[in-house]
Amino acid sequence: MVKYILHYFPVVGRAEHARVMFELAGAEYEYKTYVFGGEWNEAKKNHPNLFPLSQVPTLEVDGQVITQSYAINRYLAHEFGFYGDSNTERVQIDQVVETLVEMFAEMAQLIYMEPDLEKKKSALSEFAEKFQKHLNFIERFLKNNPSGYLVGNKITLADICLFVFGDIVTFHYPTFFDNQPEIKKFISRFHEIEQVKNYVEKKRTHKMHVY
Ligand SMILES: N[C@@H](CCC(=O)N[C@@H](CS)C(=O)NCC(=O)O)C(=O)O
Repeated sequence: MVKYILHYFPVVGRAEHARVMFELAGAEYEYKTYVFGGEWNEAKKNHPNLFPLSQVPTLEVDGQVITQSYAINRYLAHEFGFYGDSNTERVQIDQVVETLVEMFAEMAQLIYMEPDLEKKKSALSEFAEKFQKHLNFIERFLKNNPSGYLVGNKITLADICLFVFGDIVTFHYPTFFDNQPEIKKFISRFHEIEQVKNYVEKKRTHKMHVY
C-alpha cells in the first residue's frame, strides 16, 4: 500500500483538494499540520528536503516529496482516476482548473490575510464582481453538461477544484454565487456525496478560517 503523508496548516486551504481526493478514493493518508509561526518556522528550517520551497502543502508518496499544490492535485487526480478519460476531456478539465487557480490565488490573499471581517466582506464583493466572466465561464460547463458534473459523466479534478473553492468562498461570503445558480446547486450536491459529507462533518476538524 502506498504511504501518503500530506503536510499543511490546520486550515481549509491549498491542501483541501488532495484531502477530498483521498476521501473520494477511499485512500489512507496521514495529515500532518504545523502551527503557523514558531512550529512552522522550525519545521521549514529543520526539514529543507520536506519543504524545498519553504511552503506547504507538500505530499510525501512513499518518501518522495512533491511540492506545489496543483502538481499534487494533478498527480493524485491521475492516480485515482479523476483526470477524465480522453485528451478532449482533459483539456476541458484543465480550462476549468486554470480558471479556478487564478481565482484561488486572489481569494487566498483576501481570505487568509485580512483580519478585519468587514473589510474582508467588501473585498470579496469586489472580487466576485471582478471575476464574473470567470464564474460565468464555469457556469456554462454545468449548463451544457446534463450529467451534473463539469466534464464527462463522473467526478473529475475540475469538480473537486470547484467544490473546494466554492466551499471556502461561500463560507466567508454566502452570496458569492448569486449570479451562478448552477454552481450553487453543484456545491450543495457535492456536499451530499457520502464520502464528502462524512469527511466534512466528522473528519474535517481543521478550521475554515485563519481570522
Ligand atoms: N504555489 C504554491 C503556493 C504555496 C503557498 O503559498 N503556501 C502557503 C500556505 S497556503 C505557505 O506555505 N505559507 C507559509 C510560508 O510561506 O512560510 C502552491 O500552490 O502550493
